[in-house]
Amino acid sequence: MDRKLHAQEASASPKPPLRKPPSKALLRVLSGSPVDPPPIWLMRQAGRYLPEYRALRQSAGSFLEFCFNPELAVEATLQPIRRYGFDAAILFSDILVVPYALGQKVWFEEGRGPKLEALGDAASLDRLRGDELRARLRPVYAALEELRRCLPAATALIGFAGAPWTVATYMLEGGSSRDFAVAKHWMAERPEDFARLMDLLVSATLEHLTAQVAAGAEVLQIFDSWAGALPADAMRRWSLAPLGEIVRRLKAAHPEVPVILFPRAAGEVYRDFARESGADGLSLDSGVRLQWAREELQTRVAVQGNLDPRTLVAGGTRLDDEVRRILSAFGQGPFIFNLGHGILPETPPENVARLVRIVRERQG
Ligand code: 1CP
Repeated sequence: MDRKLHAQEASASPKPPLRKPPSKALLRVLSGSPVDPPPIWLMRQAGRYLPEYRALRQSAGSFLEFCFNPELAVEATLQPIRRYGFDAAILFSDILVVPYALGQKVWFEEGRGPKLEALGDAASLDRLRGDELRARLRPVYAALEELRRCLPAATALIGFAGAPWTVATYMLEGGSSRDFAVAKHWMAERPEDFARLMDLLVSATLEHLTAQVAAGAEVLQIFDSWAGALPADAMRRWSLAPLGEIVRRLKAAHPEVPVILFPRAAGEVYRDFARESGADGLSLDSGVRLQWAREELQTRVAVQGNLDPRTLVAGGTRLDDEVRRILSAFGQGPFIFNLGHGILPETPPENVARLVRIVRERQG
Protein backbone atom coordinates (compact mmCIF):
# COMPACT_ATOMS: atom_id res chain seq x y z
CA MET A 1 0.00 0.00 0.00
CA ASP A 2 1.13 3.60 -0.67
CA ARG A 3 2.64 4.69 2.66
CA LYS A 4 1.70 8.34 2.27
CA LEU A 5 -1.91 7.49 1.63
CA HIS A 6 -1.82 5.11 4.54
CA ALA A 7 -0.40 7.77 6.85
CA GLN A 8 -3.05 10.29 5.76
CA GLU A 9 -5.80 7.84 6.41
CA ALA A 10 -4.34 6.98 9.77
CA SER A 11 -4.24 10.61 10.86
CA ALA A 12 -7.78 11.29 9.67
CA SER A 13 -9.19 8.33 11.55
CA PRO A 14 -7.03 6.67 14.19
CA LYS A 15 -8.39 3.14 13.74
CA PRO A 16 -9.79 2.81 10.24
CA PRO A 17 -12.15 -0.18 10.15
CA LEU A 18 -11.28 -2.71 7.49
CA ARG A 19 -14.81 -2.61 6.17
CA LYS A 20 -17.55 -0.21 7.17
CA PRO A 21 -20.41 -2.11 8.80
CA PRO A 22 -23.64 -1.67 6.82
CA SER A 23 -25.65 1.26 8.15
CA LYS A 24 -29.12 -0.24 7.64
CA ALA A 25 -30.24 -2.49 10.50
CA LEU A 26 -31.48 -5.27 8.20
CA LEU A 27 -28.15 -5.44 6.36
CA ARG A 28 -26.22 -5.43 9.63
CA VAL A 29 -28.16 -8.40 10.92
CA LEU A 30 -27.68 -10.28 7.67
CA SER A 31 -23.93 -9.67 7.92
CA GLY A 32 -24.11 -11.62 11.21
CA SER A 33 -24.32 -8.84 13.83
CA PRO A 34 -27.15 -8.73 16.35
CA VAL A 35 -29.05 -5.41 16.40
CA ASP A 36 -31.08 -4.33 19.41
CA PRO A 37 -33.98 -3.75 18.98
CA PRO A 38 -34.10 -6.07 15.98
CA PRO A 39 -35.25 -4.82 12.59
CA ILE A 40 -38.84 -5.68 11.70
CA TRP A 41 -40.79 -6.13 8.48
CA LEU A 42 -43.73 -8.42 7.67
CA MET A 43 -44.29 -10.80 4.80
CA ARG A 44 -47.12 -9.44 2.62
CA GLN A 45 -46.92 -6.15 4.48
CA ALA A 46 -48.55 -4.44 1.50
CA GLY A 47 -51.99 -5.89 1.14
CA ARG A 48 -55.67 -6.10 1.78
CA TYR A 49 -55.54 -5.53 5.56
CA LEU A 50 -54.70 -1.88 4.76
CA PRO A 51 -57.60 0.39 3.71
CA GLU A 52 -55.25 2.47 1.57
CA TYR A 53 -54.21 -0.71 -0.28
CA ARG A 54 -57.83 -1.66 -0.97
CA ALA A 55 -58.47 1.82 -2.39
CA LEU A 56 -55.38 1.65 -4.60
CA ARG A 57 -56.27 -1.88 -5.71
CA GLN A 58 -59.66 -0.67 -6.95
CA SER A 59 -58.06 1.89 -9.20
CA ALA A 60 -55.57 -0.57 -10.67
CA GLY A 61 -57.46 -2.88 -13.05
CA SER A 62 -56.27 -6.48 -13.00
CA PHE A 63 -53.77 -7.67 -10.41
CA LEU A 64 -51.05 -8.15 -13.06
CA GLU A 65 -51.69 -4.66 -14.43
CA PHE A 66 -51.24 -3.47 -10.86
CA CYS A 67 -47.90 -5.31 -10.55
CA PHE A 68 -46.71 -4.01 -13.93
CA ASN A 69 -47.59 -0.35 -13.29
CA PRO A 70 -44.42 1.03 -11.65
CA GLU A 71 -46.17 4.05 -10.17
CA LEU A 72 -48.84 1.92 -8.46
CA ALA A 73 -46.37 -0.79 -7.42
CA VAL A 74 -44.16 1.88 -5.81
CA GLU A 75 -47.16 3.36 -4.01
CA ALA A 76 -48.30 -0.06 -2.70
CA THR A 77 -44.75 -0.79 -1.50
CA LEU A 78 -44.54 2.53 0.34
CA GLN A 79 -47.93 2.37 2.09
CA PRO A 80 -46.82 0.11 4.97
CA ILE A 81 -43.52 2.00 5.27
CA ARG A 82 -45.36 5.30 5.78
CA ARG A 83 -47.78 3.81 8.26
CA TYR A 84 -45.37 1.74 10.38
CA GLY A 85 -41.81 2.74 9.48
CA PHE A 86 -40.73 -0.87 8.90
CA ASP A 87 -36.99 -1.47 8.52
CA ALA A 88 -37.46 -2.99 5.09
CA ALA A 89 -39.66 -2.44 2.06
CA ILE A 90 -40.47 -5.48 -0.07
CA LEU A 91 -41.22 -4.76 -3.68
CA PHE A 92 -44.91 -5.04 -4.48
CA SER A 93 -45.06 -7.80 -7.09
CA ASP A 94 -45.81 -11.53 -7.12
CA ILE A 95 -43.93 -14.78 -7.54
CA LEU A 96 -46.10 -15.62 -10.58
CA VAL A 97 -44.68 -12.84 -12.75
CA VAL A 98 -41.93 -15.35 -13.65
CA PRO A 99 -44.24 -17.93 -15.32
CA TYR A 100 -45.94 -14.98 -17.03
CA ALA A 101 -42.57 -13.76 -18.32
CA LEU A 102 -41.80 -17.28 -19.59
CA GLY A 103 -44.94 -17.08 -21.74
CA GLN A 104 -47.48 -18.99 -19.64
CA LYS A 105 -50.99 -17.54 -19.31
CA VAL A 106 -51.45 -16.19 -15.76
CA TRP A 107 -54.39 -14.30 -14.29
CA PHE A 108 -55.84 -13.58 -10.87
CA GLU A 109 -59.48 -14.16 -10.04
CA GLU A 110 -60.99 -11.87 -7.45
CA GLY A 111 -61.10 -13.68 -4.12
CA ARG A 112 -59.97 -16.97 -5.69
CA GLY A 113 -56.28 -16.36 -6.12
CA PRO A 114 -53.97 -17.07 -9.03
CA LYS A 115 -54.90 -19.11 -12.10
CA LEU A 116 -52.58 -20.39 -14.82
CA GLU A 117 -53.08 -22.35 -17.99
CA ALA A 118 -51.56 -25.55 -16.59
CA LEU A 119 -48.64 -27.10 -18.46
CA GLY A 120 -49.98 -30.34 -19.89
CA ASP A 121 -47.21 -32.04 -21.80
CA ALA A 122 -43.64 -31.76 -23.05
CA ALA A 123 -44.80 -29.52 -25.92
CA SER A 124 -46.15 -26.94 -23.47
CA LEU A 125 -42.75 -27.01 -21.77
CA ASP A 126 -41.06 -26.38 -25.13
CA ARG A 127 -43.16 -23.28 -25.62
CA LEU A 128 -41.80 -21.62 -22.47
CA ARG A 129 -39.08 -19.12 -23.34
CA GLY A 130 -36.56 -17.47 -21.07
CA ASP A 131 -35.12 -15.02 -23.59
CA GLU A 132 -37.68 -12.26 -23.09
CA LEU A 133 -37.84 -12.41 -19.32
CA ARG A 134 -35.99 -9.17 -18.62
CA ALA A 135 -37.93 -7.26 -21.26
CA ARG A 136 -41.29 -8.54 -20.04
CA LEU A 137 -40.44 -7.73 -16.42
CA ARG A 138 -39.01 -4.29 -17.19
CA PRO A 139 -41.82 -2.48 -15.22
CA VAL A 140 -40.87 -4.48 -12.10
CA TYR A 141 -37.28 -3.28 -12.35
CA ALA A 142 -38.45 0.29 -13.02
CA ALA A 143 -40.42 0.16 -9.75
CA LEU A 144 -37.30 -0.94 -7.86
CA GLU A 145 -35.25 1.88 -9.38
CA GLU A 146 -37.82 4.42 -8.24
CA LEU A 147 -38.05 2.86 -4.77
CA ARG A 148 -34.30 3.13 -4.32
CA ARG A 149 -34.63 6.86 -5.05
CA CYS A 150 -37.51 7.56 -2.68
CA LEU A 151 -37.18 5.21 0.31
CA PRO A 152 -36.05 6.62 3.68
CA ALA A 153 -32.28 6.20 4.17
CA ALA A 154 -32.65 3.57 6.91
CA THR A 155 -35.09 1.36 4.98
CA ALA A 156 -33.60 -1.62 3.15
CA LEU A 157 -35.11 -2.63 -0.18
CA ILE A 158 -35.93 -6.34 -0.60
CA GLY A 159 -36.34 -7.97 -4.00
CA PHE A 160 -37.84 -11.46 -4.19
CA ALA A 161 -38.82 -14.45 -6.24
CA GLY A 162 -40.59 -17.73 -5.72
CA ALA A 163 -38.44 -20.84 -5.44
CA PRO A 164 -38.43 -23.22 -8.42
CA TRP A 165 -40.47 -25.88 -6.58
CA THR A 166 -43.19 -23.49 -5.38
CA VAL A 167 -43.47 -21.78 -8.77
CA ALA A 168 -43.50 -25.19 -10.53
CA THR A 169 -46.51 -26.25 -8.43
CA TYR A 170 -48.54 -23.32 -9.74
CA MET A 171 -47.38 -23.93 -13.33
CA LEU A 172 -48.30 -27.62 -13.20
CA GLU A 173 -51.47 -27.43 -11.10
CA GLY A 174 -52.86 -24.33 -12.81
CA GLY A 175 -53.23 -22.48 -9.51
CA SER A 176 -53.23 -23.15 -5.78
CA SER A 177 -53.37 -26.75 -4.70
CA ARG A 178 -54.06 -28.70 -1.57
CA ASP A 179 -52.15 -31.90 -2.28
CA PHE A 180 -49.88 -31.05 -5.26
CA ALA A 181 -51.06 -34.22 -6.99
CA VAL A 182 -50.10 -33.10 -10.51
CA ALA A 183 -46.67 -31.75 -9.53
CA LYS A 184 -45.90 -34.94 -7.59
CA HIS A 185 -47.13 -37.04 -10.49
CA TRP A 186 -44.67 -35.27 -12.81
CA MET A 187 -41.91 -35.72 -10.25
CA ALA A 188 -42.52 -39.47 -10.02
CA GLU A 189 -43.76 -40.45 -13.48
CA ARG A 190 -42.19 -37.89 -15.79
CA PRO A 191 -38.87 -37.20 -14.05
CA GLU A 192 -37.13 -35.87 -17.16
CA ASP A 193 -39.82 -33.32 -17.97
CA PHE A 194 -40.01 -32.33 -14.32
CA ALA A 195 -36.23 -31.86 -14.13
CA ARG A 196 -36.31 -29.81 -17.33
CA LEU A 197 -38.95 -27.49 -15.86
CA MET A 198 -36.95 -27.13 -12.64
CA ASP A 199 -33.76 -26.30 -14.59
CA LEU A 200 -35.61 -23.67 -16.56
CA LEU A 201 -36.95 -22.19 -13.32
CA VAL A 202 -33.49 -22.12 -11.72
CA SER A 203 -32.22 -20.04 -14.66
CA ALA A 204 -35.29 -17.80 -14.81
CA THR A 205 -35.24 -17.17 -11.04
CA LEU A 206 -31.56 -16.34 -11.14
CA GLU A 207 -32.09 -13.96 -14.05
CA HIS A 208 -35.01 -12.24 -12.33
CA LEU A 209 -33.13 -11.82 -9.04
CA THR A 210 -29.99 -10.59 -10.79
CA ALA A 211 -32.01 -7.98 -12.68
CA GLN A 212 -33.57 -6.87 -9.37
CA VAL A 213 -30.10 -6.34 -7.88
CA ALA A 214 -29.11 -4.29 -10.94
CA ALA A 215 -32.26 -2.19 -10.37
CA GLY A 216 -31.44 -1.50 -6.71
CA ALA A 217 -32.57 -4.44 -4.55
CA GLU A 218 -30.24 -4.65 -1.52
CA VAL A 219 -31.49 -7.96 -0.09
CA LEU A 220 -33.14 -10.92 -1.82
CA GLN A 221 -35.71 -13.27 -0.35
CA ILE A 222 -36.72 -16.51 -2.06
CA PHE A 223 -40.10 -17.94 -1.04
CA ASP A 224 -40.44 -21.73 -1.06
CA SER A 225 -43.90 -21.59 0.43
CA TRP A 226 -44.71 -25.22 -0.41
CA ALA A 227 -41.38 -26.81 0.56
CA GLY A 228 -43.18 -28.55 3.43
CA ALA A 229 -45.30 -30.57 0.99
CA LEU A 230 -42.20 -32.59 0.10
CA PRO A 231 -40.89 -35.53 2.15
CA ALA A 232 -37.40 -34.88 3.53
CA ASP A 233 -35.39 -36.52 0.73
CA ALA A 234 -37.43 -34.87 -2.00
CA MET A 235 -37.13 -31.58 -0.13
CA ARG A 236 -33.37 -31.82 -0.19
CA ARG A 237 -33.43 -32.65 -3.90
CA TRP A 238 -36.08 -30.19 -5.15
CA SER A 239 -36.01 -27.35 -2.62
CA LEU A 240 -32.56 -27.25 -1.00
CA ALA A 241 -30.48 -28.23 -4.06
CA PRO A 242 -31.98 -25.72 -6.53
CA LEU A 243 -31.98 -22.96 -3.92
CA GLY A 244 -28.36 -23.74 -3.04
CA GLU A 245 -27.46 -23.47 -6.71
CA ILE A 246 -29.26 -20.14 -7.05
CA VAL A 247 -27.51 -18.79 -3.93
CA ARG A 248 -24.10 -19.96 -5.19
CA ARG A 249 -24.58 -18.31 -8.55
CA LEU A 250 -25.95 -15.09 -7.01
CA LYS A 251 -22.99 -14.93 -4.63
CA ALA A 252 -20.52 -15.44 -7.49
CA ALA A 253 -21.89 -12.32 -9.20
CA HIS A 254 -22.95 -10.26 -6.15
CA PRO A 255 -21.17 -11.41 -2.99
CA GLU A 256 -22.35 -8.26 -1.18
CA VAL A 257 -26.09 -8.94 -1.57
CA PRO A 258 -27.52 -11.03 1.29
CA VAL A 259 -30.03 -13.76 0.54
CA ILE A 260 -32.84 -14.97 2.83
CA LEU A 261 -34.51 -18.32 2.13
CA PHE A 262 -38.01 -19.25 3.29
CA PRO A 263 -38.45 -23.03 2.96
CA ARG A 264 -41.77 -22.96 4.75
CA ALA A 265 -42.64 -25.96 6.92
CA ALA A 266 -39.25 -27.57 6.21
CA GLY A 267 -39.14 -28.96 9.78
CA GLU A 268 -35.79 -30.50 10.66
CA VAL A 269 -34.54 -29.92 7.11
CA TYR A 270 -34.17 -26.25 8.13
CA ARG A 271 -30.91 -27.45 9.70
CA ASP A 272 -29.66 -28.65 6.30
CA PHE A 273 -30.59 -25.26 4.82
CA ALA A 274 -28.57 -23.52 7.54
CA ARG A 275 -25.54 -25.73 6.87
CA GLU A 276 -25.63 -26.22 3.13
CA SER A 277 -27.58 -23.55 1.28
CA GLY A 278 -25.08 -20.69 1.54
CA ALA A 279 -27.91 -18.30 2.50
CA ASP A 280 -27.30 -15.44 4.94
CA GLY A 281 -30.70 -15.72 6.57
CA LEU A 282 -33.50 -18.23 7.06
CA SER A 283 -37.12 -17.18 7.45
CA LEU A 284 -38.86 -19.51 9.92
CA ASP A 285 -42.49 -20.59 9.87
CA SER A 286 -44.46 -20.53 13.12
CA GLY A 287 -44.08 -24.26 13.65
CA VAL A 288 -40.33 -24.05 14.27
CA ARG A 289 -39.38 -24.43 17.94
CA LEU A 290 -37.54 -21.36 19.19
CA GLN A 291 -34.99 -23.12 21.37
CA TRP A 292 -34.10 -25.60 18.62
CA ALA A 293 -33.77 -22.80 16.06
CA ARG A 294 -31.55 -20.78 18.37
CA GLU A 295 -29.15 -23.69 18.79
CA GLU A 296 -29.26 -25.31 15.37
CA LEU A 297 -29.89 -22.39 13.02
CA GLN A 298 -29.04 -19.04 14.59
CA THR A 299 -25.50 -20.21 15.37
CA ARG A 300 -24.93 -20.41 11.60
CA VAL A 301 -27.23 -17.86 9.92
CA ALA A 302 -29.47 -14.93 10.78
CA VAL A 303 -33.01 -16.05 11.58
CA GLN A 304 -36.22 -14.26 10.68
CA GLY A 305 -39.72 -14.87 11.99
CA ASN A 306 -41.80 -16.39 13.29
CA LEU A 307 -44.95 -14.95 14.90
CA ASP A 308 -48.11 -16.86 13.98
CA PRO A 309 -50.16 -14.53 11.71
CA ARG A 310 -53.27 -15.62 13.68
CA THR A 311 -51.77 -14.22 16.87
CA LEU A 312 -51.44 -10.87 15.12
CA VAL A 313 -55.12 -11.03 14.14
CA ALA A 314 -56.05 -11.76 17.78
CA GLY A 315 -53.97 -8.91 19.26
CA GLY A 316 -54.15 -8.02 22.95
CA THR A 317 -51.91 -9.36 25.69
CA ARG A 318 -51.60 -12.75 23.96
CA LEU A 319 -49.84 -10.91 21.14
CA ASP A 320 -47.60 -9.04 23.61
CA ASP A 321 -46.61 -12.26 25.39
CA GLU A 322 -45.87 -14.16 22.22
CA VAL A 323 -43.77 -11.32 20.77
CA ARG A 324 -41.73 -11.13 23.99
CA ARG A 325 -41.21 -14.89 23.95
CA ILE A 326 -39.78 -14.70 20.41
CA LEU A 327 -37.64 -11.67 21.29
CA SER A 328 -36.16 -13.36 24.30
CA ALA A 329 -35.34 -16.53 22.34
CA PHE A 330 -33.65 -14.81 19.40
CA GLY A 331 -32.73 -11.34 20.68
CA GLN A 332 -29.10 -12.13 21.52
CA GLY A 333 -28.15 -13.25 18.02
CA PRO A 334 -28.68 -12.04 14.45
CA PHE A 335 -32.47 -11.74 14.24
CA ILE A 336 -35.13 -10.07 12.09
CA PHE A 337 -38.65 -9.88 13.51
CA ASN A 338 -41.30 -11.13 11.06
CA LEU A 339 -44.32 -13.40 10.84
CA GLY A 340 -44.20 -17.14 10.19
CA HIS A 341 -46.12 -16.56 6.94
CA GLY A 342 -47.89 -13.68 5.18
CA ILE A 343 -50.09 -11.26 7.09
CA LEU A 344 -53.79 -12.21 6.91
CA PRO A 345 -56.29 -9.84 5.22
CA GLU A 346 -58.43 -9.71 8.38
CA THR A 347 -55.56 -8.37 10.51
CA PRO A 348 -56.58 -5.14 12.31
CA PRO A 349 -54.02 -2.47 11.26
CA GLU A 350 -53.83 -1.26 14.88
CA ASN A 351 -52.50 -4.67 15.93
CA VAL A 352 -49.59 -4.18 13.54
CA ALA A 353 -48.87 -0.81 15.17
CA ARG A 354 -48.95 -2.52 18.57
CA LEU A 355 -46.53 -5.20 17.35
CA VAL A 356 -44.04 -2.65 16.03
CA ARG A 357 -44.25 -0.74 19.31
CA ILE A 358 -43.52 -3.80 21.44
CA VAL A 359 -40.56 -4.86 19.30
CA ARG A 360 -39.06 -1.38 19.35
CA GLU A 361 -39.66 -0.79 23.06
CA ARG A 362 -37.56 -3.80 23.95
CA GLN A 363 -34.79 -2.89 26.35
CA GLY A 364 -31.35 -4.18 25.42
O1 1CP B 1 -54.98 -7.66 -3.92
C1 1CP B 1 -55.20 -8.88 -3.95
O2 1CP B 1 -56.27 -9.39 -3.60
C2 1CP B 1 -54.14 -9.82 -4.40
C3 1CP B 1 -53.51 -10.55 -3.27
C4 1CP B 1 -52.03 -10.66 -3.55
C5 1CP B 1 -51.02 -9.80 -3.07
C6 1CP B 1 -51.17 -8.58 -2.20
C7 1CP B 1 -51.41 -11.63 -4.36
C8 1CP B 1 -52.07 -12.71 -5.12
N1 1CP B 1 -50.05 -11.37 -4.38
C9 1CP B 1 -49.78 -10.27 -3.61
C10 1CP B 1 -48.47 -9.64 -3.44
C11 1CP B 1 -47.32 -10.49 -3.06
N2 1CP B 1 -47.20 -11.83 -3.27
C12 1CP B 1 -46.13 -10.02 -2.47
C13 1CP B 1 -45.91 -8.53 -2.28
C14 1CP B 1 -45.04 -7.96 -1.34
C15 1CP B 1 -45.44 -8.01 0.11
O3 1CP B 1 -45.07 -9.00 0.79
O4 1CP B 1 -46.02 -7.04 0.60
C16 1CP B 1 -45.30 -11.14 -2.26
C17 1CP B 1 -43.94 -11.20 -1.61
C18 1CP B 1 -45.98 -12.27 -2.77
C19 1CP B 1 -45.43 -13.62 -2.80
C20 1CP B 1 -46.29 -14.77 -3.11
N3 1CP B 1 -47.30 -14.86 -4.03
C21 1CP B 1 -46.12 -16.06 -2.55
C22 1CP B 1 -45.03 -16.43 -1.59
C23 1CP B 1 -45.31 -16.00 -0.20
C24 1CP B 1 -46.46 -16.69 0.49
O5 1CP B 1 -47.36 -15.98 0.94
O6 1CP B 1 -46.41 -17.93 0.62
C25 1CP B 1 -47.10 -16.92 -3.10
C26 1CP B 1 -47.31 -18.39 -2.78
C27 1CP B 1 -47.84 -16.14 -4.04
C28 1CP B 1 -48.94 -16.62 -4.91
C29 1CP B 1 -50.14 -15.81 -4.68
N4 1CP B 1 -50.38 -14.58 -5.24
C30 1CP B 1 -51.55 -14.06 -4.77
C31 1CP B 1 -52.08 -14.99 -3.83
C32 1CP B 1 -53.38 -14.81 -3.08
C33 1CP B 1 -51.18 -16.07 -3.76
C34 1CP B 1 -51.26 -17.28 -2.83
C35 1CP B 1 -52.17 -18.30 -3.38
C36 1CP B 1 -52.06 -19.62 -2.62
O7 1CP B 1 -52.16 -19.61 -1.38
O8 1CP B 1 -51.85 -20.64 -3.29
